[in-house]
Amino acid sequence: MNQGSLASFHEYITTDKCRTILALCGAGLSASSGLPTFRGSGGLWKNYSSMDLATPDAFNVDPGLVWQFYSYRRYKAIQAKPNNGHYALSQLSKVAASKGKKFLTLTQNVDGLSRRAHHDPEQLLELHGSLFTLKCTSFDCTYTENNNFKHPLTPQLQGCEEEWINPRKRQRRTENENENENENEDGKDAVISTTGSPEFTPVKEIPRSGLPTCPQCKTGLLRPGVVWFGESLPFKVLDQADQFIMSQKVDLILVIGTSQSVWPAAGYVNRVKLQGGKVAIFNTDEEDLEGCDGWKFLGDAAELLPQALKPLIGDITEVVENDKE
Ligand code: BV8
Repeated sequence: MNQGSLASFHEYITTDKCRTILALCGAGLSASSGLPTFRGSGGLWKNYSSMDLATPDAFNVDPGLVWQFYSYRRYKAIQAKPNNGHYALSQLSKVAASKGKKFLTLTQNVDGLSRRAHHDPEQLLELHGSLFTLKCTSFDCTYTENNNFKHPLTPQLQGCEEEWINPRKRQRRTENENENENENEDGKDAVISTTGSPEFTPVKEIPRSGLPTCPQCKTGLLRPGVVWFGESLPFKVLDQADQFIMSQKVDLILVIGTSQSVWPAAGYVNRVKLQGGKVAIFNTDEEDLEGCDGWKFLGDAAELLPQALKPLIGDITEVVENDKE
């Protein structure tokens, strides 16, 4: 981390010129918790583009396919653990007021890891919903259930845990594209398709009766409580974010692990800049640091955030230790 910029960042966040801080988080924040981003190979599930599956149309056409996709992501998110990036923001939400600061985290992530890092829920807005919220899809039923971590949600959704028939082969394949070993960890022949590429676990034909059904109206299909492309963000969440941005000048926005490619979430950065607020970007990709006239922190958010926020949150290793789930 460039010490010069770290020192000037520390200098700024410890002054009362920086009273109001907003954080905008993306998939990169959860990357070192082992969850795929939407970029690159992470943007694919089996051969499907995640963004194509994250649409109302895809769910209407094939709810079984879309539920297998979300069952897989729920499973991965349940297996994952919050990382030091989540804990650093969580700690800031706990100490901000005592430091005379106002703080709010806007996360685009639906993995629930910020909540599991005990981020103060009053200072956390899940812009795109959560994998662990379920909603009824029938027109006249308003059933919604939060914090549902049951896996699998139905017997037919068992077996969606792995994307590949032989995940380790994929791992090795990505590491050494040219390697053509055909033995897996327990010595049995690896499942290599005739094309030589590792094979996906098959997508099952799941009848509607085998999918999560509403316990209230007994007929409606349940859907994941996430915001799909083409759908509006929850008005309540949009209002709370607007409240925060309009009730006082935001002095600093932390832009963490996001490609700033999805709207309206990406728009918050410019709104803060228009208020004269400063920007600090945390990203592993030089390209996504470009155009930033503030602080550019190149690297893993899980490593950078604890260091960058240290003057306010102290050393979080102890917090993390005590919080081992
Ligand atoms: C809407 C939930 C209207 C589902 C998600 C204006 C211009 C252009 C297009 C639009 C526009 N306005 C609206 C649109 C359309 C669309 C949109 O933005 N399309 C994009 C693709 C161009 N927006 C919408 O459809 C929105 N709805 O506009 O509704 C409306 C209004 C009223 C009434 C009716 C309708 C809804 C958008 C929300 C969609 N849902 N998620 C699910 O997850 O399944 S979006 C989803 O993708 C994520 O939540 C996230 O927002 C986005 C992925 O972006 P990132 O999180 O940034 O992840 P990405 O992989 O791209 O990048 C990762 C970054 O991390 C990279 O920079 C990488 O370098 C970095 N990184 C990696 N590792 C690390 C790291 N950084 C630090 N440390 C590391 N270790």
